[in-house]
Amino acid sequence: MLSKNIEKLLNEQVQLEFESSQFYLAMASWAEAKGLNGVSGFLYGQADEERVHMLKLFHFINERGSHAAVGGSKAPKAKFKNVKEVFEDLLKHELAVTHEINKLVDACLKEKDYTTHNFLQWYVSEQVEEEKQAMTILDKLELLGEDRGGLYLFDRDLASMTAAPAADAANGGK
Ligand code: OFO
Repeated sequence: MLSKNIEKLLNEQVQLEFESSQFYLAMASWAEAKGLNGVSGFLYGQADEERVHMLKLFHFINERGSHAAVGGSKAPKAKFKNVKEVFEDLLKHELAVTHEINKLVDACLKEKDYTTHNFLQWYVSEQVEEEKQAMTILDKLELLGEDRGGLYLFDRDLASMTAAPAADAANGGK
C-alpha cells in the first residue's frame, strides 16, 4: 500500500512523463514538417518511450492498491529556431525530469518505502541513459554543423539512432 504522499508524488511523475511525451511529439512534428525525417523519426520514438514510462508508473500505482490519475496538459512549445534548440530543450527537460525522480527517490527513503524505491531504480538508470544520449546528440550537432551538408548527415545519423518501438514495455514492462 502506498502512502498518500507517495501516491501523490508518483501521480505527479505520471503527469511529467505524459508532458515529456507530448513535448517530444511537438518536436517530432516540427522536424517532420521541416523534412528532417531522421530527426522526426527519432523524436517520435522518444515520445513513444515517454508514454511507456508513464504506463509503467500507472501499472505500479494501481498494483500497489492506489489509483493512477490521468491529467490534462497545456500545449507544449511547438516552434523552434533550429535543430540545436530542439536538442538543447530536450536535454534541459531531461535534467529537470532527473531532478524530480531524485526527489521522489528521496521521499521513498524518508518514508522507508523500499518497494517504491526499488521500482524507481529503473527510472534512475533510464535518466542517466537519456541525459547521455542527449549530450551525445548535441556533440554530433556541434561537430557536423547546421549548414545543409551538416544537417543532412546529422539527420541520417539520427535515423540510425531511432529506438525500436518499445512494445515489450508497453504493458508495464512485464
Ligand atoms: Fe521518462 O525518461 Fe526522460 O523524461
